[in-house]
Amino acid sequence: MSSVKTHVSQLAVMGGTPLFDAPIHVGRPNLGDRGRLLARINEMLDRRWLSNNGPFVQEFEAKVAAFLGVRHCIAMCNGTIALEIAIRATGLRGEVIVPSFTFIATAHALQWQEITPVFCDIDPRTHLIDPAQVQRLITPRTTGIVGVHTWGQPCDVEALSQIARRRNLTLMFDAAHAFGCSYRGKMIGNFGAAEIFSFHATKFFNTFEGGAIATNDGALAAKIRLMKNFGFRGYDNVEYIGTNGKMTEIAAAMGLTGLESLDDFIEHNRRNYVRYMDELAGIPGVRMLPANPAERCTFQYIVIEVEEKVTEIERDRIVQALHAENILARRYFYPGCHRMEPYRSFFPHAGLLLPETERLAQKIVVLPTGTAIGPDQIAAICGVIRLVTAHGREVRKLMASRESAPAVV
Ligand code: T4K
Repeated sequence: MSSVKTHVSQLAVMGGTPLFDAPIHVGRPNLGDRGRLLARINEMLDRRWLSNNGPFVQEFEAKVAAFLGVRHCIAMCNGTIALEIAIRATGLRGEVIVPSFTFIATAHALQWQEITPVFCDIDPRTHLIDPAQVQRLITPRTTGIVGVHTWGQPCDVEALSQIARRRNLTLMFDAAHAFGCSYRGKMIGNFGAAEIFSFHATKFFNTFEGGAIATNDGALAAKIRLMKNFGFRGYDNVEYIGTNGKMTEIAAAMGLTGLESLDDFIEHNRRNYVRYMDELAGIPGVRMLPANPAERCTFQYIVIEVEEKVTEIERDRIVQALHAENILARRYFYPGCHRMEPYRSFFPHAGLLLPETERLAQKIVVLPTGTAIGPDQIAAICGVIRLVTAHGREVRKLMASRESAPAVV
């Protein structure tokens, strides 16, 4: 890492040396104890049992269920397949209400099964699906609501449950971001018909690729177990249409190892979060999304909103300046699912009903955190944001003139 930058001319986007020699990523995986993982992998190889509900997967499911305080956890090969199976197993069809401000997998898991995702706006303070808007989108074709616990914050579960009960809809949650988080003190995983986790490498807790469905409904859990294994009950008997959603033993080995370090991951993330809060406080036009102190959370997402009117430089130029420094900040979930295909073609005017999503997608930046970075990197990252925004108008002009200047050959 080169020394902290104090003058606009030192910015890499102006031709200065990048702050970091190697890229600093948003989604750097949190890793548990390497020795414990390798021992488990050796055990797995000795056993020659690599997939299909092996002993590590069974142990993993039991440990996750105990951690969440939920009756059933069904491990999966990834969060997207978990969503698809949960959607199918709960019988969703027709139209399902989802936020547009989410990772594209939430919408695709529905559309993949020819269910129409009906995009709902969000509460601009929390970035979560707005229950008042949900009510307005219900039609005779609506069969369910998929809430997303974005950034690990819980949706307004009570309001959504009431709507679902009153209108006879199935409620489930995409909890891809929310493993280890709570709603009113109870762990996420216990709400709606089912909740779906992602254990992708970039998540707070990972199994390389992986996911799980958590539910307290025994009949639903049994159905999901069949569906994730082609519908097989016994050797030669298929009872449902199914697919292959199985988690491998090596993924479960990674998961069992990671579970042993959850407290360390959270503590590291919490310190990073506090440092970011301190460093970013008082930067005009930059607001960091606060964690709710009343809930358990993993501090996995450092999310800022940039008010261009105040910074006098666009969010995209700030991101460009960060990338030039090798700080790979991301614009999750720009531009919103409704502006991506096939939804953009299906509903070209959806944005008119999604003003908060449209606004937020223009100002969001997600910054790197996780166990791969610490206070020095955070101070340096925030230093760049401070420098760029303090001289917003000037940096913007200089960047524009460099862009329009003819290339030197
Ligand atoms: N629902 C929601 C709300 C989700 O956010 C997601 C996934 C899902 C459902 C679906 O769950 P999965 O089927 O994925 O289990 C990444 C992740 O691939 C995706 O899992 C995640 N959400 C999404 C928010 O982020 P990309 O396309 O942005 O990934 P990529 O390759 O650009 O990587 C992100 C950053 O992480 C890069 O800077 C590189 C770094 N990275 C990545 C990997 C894989 C590493 O440093 N090491 C790694 O091993 O989607």
